[in-house]
Amino acid sequence: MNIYSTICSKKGKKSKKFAVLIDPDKIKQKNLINIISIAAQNGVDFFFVGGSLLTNDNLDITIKTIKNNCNIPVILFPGNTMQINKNADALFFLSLISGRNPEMLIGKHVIAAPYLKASNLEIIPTGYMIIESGKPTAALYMSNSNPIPSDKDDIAACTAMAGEMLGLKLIYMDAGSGAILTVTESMISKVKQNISIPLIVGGGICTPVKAHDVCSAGADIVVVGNAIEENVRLIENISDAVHLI
Ligand code: 1GP
Repeated sequence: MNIYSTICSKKGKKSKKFAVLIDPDKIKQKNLINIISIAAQNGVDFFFVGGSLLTNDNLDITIKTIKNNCNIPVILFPGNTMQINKNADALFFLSLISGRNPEMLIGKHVIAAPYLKASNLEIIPTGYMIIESGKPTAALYMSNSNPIPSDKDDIAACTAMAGEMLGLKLIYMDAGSGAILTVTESMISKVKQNISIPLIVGGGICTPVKAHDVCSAGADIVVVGNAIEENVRLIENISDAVHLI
């Protein structure tokens, strides 16, 4: 299966997609099985797996558990070069284009490249943009970068445009896990108007209404992590909210 084609495909009513983010450090195995089962029943499109910092060596077992229990594609969302795993389907090759830390723009990528080339992972070049979120998130701290201010829609749009012009295939706007402020609809809309590649939005989304609004503003994929770990039942309602647009 070509994951990028799936991301780009717009079949009938299912033009928007819903990704559940699994942080292998936070998730409990029993809860993971429950999430997988409910996700499969409710048309979740992707599992994203990764975290800014993993300390428990649970990445491999998390991916195997997902792969053994459903057909939902698993895309690595790596916080660092240690989060490469051959059992996933694809990997977001994240370049942190909102920041000016050369290690996160290209440095880590050079180190990872030979391992990725030797793997069967589908590599998806992704422009990763961290947006100010009301508190210092793990992604921000670990990446040693500044976020795009939440009210600077033009900066976000120009950054995304530059990312597309550099050949990146996706833009991921992230307020960071557990964000207080989600990415604004105005910023999502401005970015979407200025790019032709798919747009992923996540960080702090915790209700079906918010997921709906994020998609209506222009996100092609909405990502939810924390809120689902806390309340698995949200999967059904958020899936409906995203897929009925
Ligand atoms: C974080 O976009 C993701 O990188 C998801 O954030 O855990 O707050 O849903 P939440």
